[in-house]
Amino acid sequence: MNSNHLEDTIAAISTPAMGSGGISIIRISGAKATDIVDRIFEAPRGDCLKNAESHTIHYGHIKHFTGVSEGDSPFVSTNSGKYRHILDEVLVSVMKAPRTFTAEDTVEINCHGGMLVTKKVLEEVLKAGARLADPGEFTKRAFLNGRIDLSEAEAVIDVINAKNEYSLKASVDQLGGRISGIIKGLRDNILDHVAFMEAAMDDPEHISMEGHLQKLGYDMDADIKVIDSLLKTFNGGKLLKEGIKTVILGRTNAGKSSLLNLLSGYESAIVTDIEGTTRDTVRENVDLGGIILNLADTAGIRKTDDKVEAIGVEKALEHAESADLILLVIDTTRPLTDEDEKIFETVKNKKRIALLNKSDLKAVTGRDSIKEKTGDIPAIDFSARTGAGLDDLEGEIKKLFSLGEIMVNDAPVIANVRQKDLLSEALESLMLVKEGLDAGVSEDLLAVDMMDAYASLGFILGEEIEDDLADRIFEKFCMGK
Ligand SMILES: Nc1nc2c(ncn2[C@@H]2O[C@H](COP(=O)(O)OP(=O)(O)OP(=O)(O)O)[C@@H](O)[C@H]2O)c(=O)[nH]1
Ligand SMILES: [Mg+2]
Repeated sequence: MNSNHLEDTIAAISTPAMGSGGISIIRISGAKATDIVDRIFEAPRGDCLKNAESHTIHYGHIKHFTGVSEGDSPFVSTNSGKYRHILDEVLVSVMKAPRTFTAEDTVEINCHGGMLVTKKVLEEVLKAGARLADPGEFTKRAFLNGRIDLSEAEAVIDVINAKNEYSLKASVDQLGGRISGIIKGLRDNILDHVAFMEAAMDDPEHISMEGHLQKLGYDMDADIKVIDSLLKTFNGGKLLKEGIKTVILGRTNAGKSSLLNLLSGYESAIVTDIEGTTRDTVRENVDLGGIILNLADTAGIRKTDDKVEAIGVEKALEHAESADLILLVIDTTRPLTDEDEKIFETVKNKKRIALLNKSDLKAVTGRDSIKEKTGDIPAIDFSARTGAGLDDLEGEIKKLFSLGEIMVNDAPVIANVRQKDLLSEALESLMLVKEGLDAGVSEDLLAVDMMDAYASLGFILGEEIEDDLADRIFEKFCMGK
């Protein structure tokens, strides 16, 4: 990536690159943004973008220079006597530095949403002097120009990639600087202490360390607590972001496919009263109260001579092995069998929830006899036909994965591995400070660990960050952002 070519004016299509929509936006950023667009834009009132007020919108046309006459309308003669072909009717927004996303002059061309016309407008912008932006380069400029810090830049990627409401909220929070604010607070605190200790070591006659180490101990405890609770949100945040790998397991005819259909809201899998209906794995990603479940419906477990079904059963057990969560569907209108017990045994080390299905019918097998075999796991009276028990299922999943707290609580969440690793490093350094304090080591040694923590926290914000690391982060962006 041309990380240091800040003097170039860059351009890209900022709206999705696939399909067509009402409008597409081509974004141009850099010192020459208005000059470049002035070359290809013509407004009926003769607006000149270079002289336009910041944050104004201009109606007009993007022209394609052809050099030869290609007929009458929609060609218009220009001063040079050549002909220019109207490419599209557009609205152009002019935003001047520094109050823009990149902190540079930015022009956005809103053209019609077809891919062909959008690409042609972009081509004209490039011919007029802009360079095609690398993926993420606009956000990178916002970072390099000091408009946002690195954790906020990462939040931009997360907002774009957010697949559920929770991860969107977490990223928007981060974008708004909540995590940055906390990190800056921790760094300020550490730096204050180090600065004081350095000053006291330099000038012991005038600056007394009296009582300072005790205060340092209190503050380190408080900082450790803050980092620790941020770290705790990571696992939950990751699950909420990526979804919980969930396998539906049970005997034939228990109602597994009915459960998949209930959760996904449509007839995704075939449901019949014939045992062995599902053979291959059927997958759906569903949203249960803001939690994404990456569901797999599997073949019912039973001994079978049918070759295809037997492979399905094998696969079901394989999927179960790598799952985060097993939903055990149990048909309460039939007695438990050895097959049920075999299933319970296979997944006994997994996080699992028993769904006592067909609760709308008369039960033959009661909760107690099921619990006797499954052990003490959450068991919910359920009906895949009526949807009874869905709220309980949501509640049990939140409990099992400790999601309730981070979903309800408005606490900021870390959902990014890089930030988590750096926070862990900072935590380790601060623990060393605490140990050092207890062991009575000298202030200059304490300051070394404190500055390590300060640096790790700084990396989260992108301070002192090496170029290649920044490049790696921005490469994850899509074009035009
Ligand atoms: N009354 C009632 N019937 C249900 C319920 N859940 C499933 N059924 C019925 O039970 C039968 C089997 O349902 P499926 O969802 O196909 O069962 P399965 O576990 O996927 O079965 P296999 O794919 O054969 O392993 C169908 O006739 C469903 O309509 C329920 O909660 N209540
Ligand atoms: Mg099925």
